[in-house]
Amino acid sequence: MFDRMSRTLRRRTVSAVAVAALAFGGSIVATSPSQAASAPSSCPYKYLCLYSGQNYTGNVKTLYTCESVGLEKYAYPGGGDWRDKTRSIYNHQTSGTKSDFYDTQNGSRMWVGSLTTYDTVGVGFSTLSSTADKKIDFVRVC
Ligand SMILES: [Ca+2]
Repeated sequence: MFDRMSRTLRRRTVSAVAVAALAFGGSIVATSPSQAASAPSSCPYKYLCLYSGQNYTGNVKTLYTCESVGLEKYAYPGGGDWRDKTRSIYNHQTSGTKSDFYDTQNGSRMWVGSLTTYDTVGVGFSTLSSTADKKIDFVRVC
């Protein structure tokens, strides 16, 4: 409840661009969100997309449904599942939509970053810092 109120308040009081810039801020993740000139063609509007390669390359997992989901739910091409595979992320959901990313360590879910869209172009991380790179295994899509 608090989280939802907090997000709403922030959306109203801080420019969405600033929110996007701060989302992965501090020392948690060294990489700043970047707005691609255009969204990767592999990431349709209204989707959150996880990539196995940097710069939105490799295998892609597109997520649409607003839910908190463990990536063990999704089979990875060639075997296994999508846990610990993500190396870049593109959030192409509707404007103002926030996604959160987590790494599970010893049974504890650690937040490693967020991405909030601010227009229909979307926003992404073309690379991830060492705290998130190939470590994400749980996502709050929106
Ligand atoms: Ca992990």
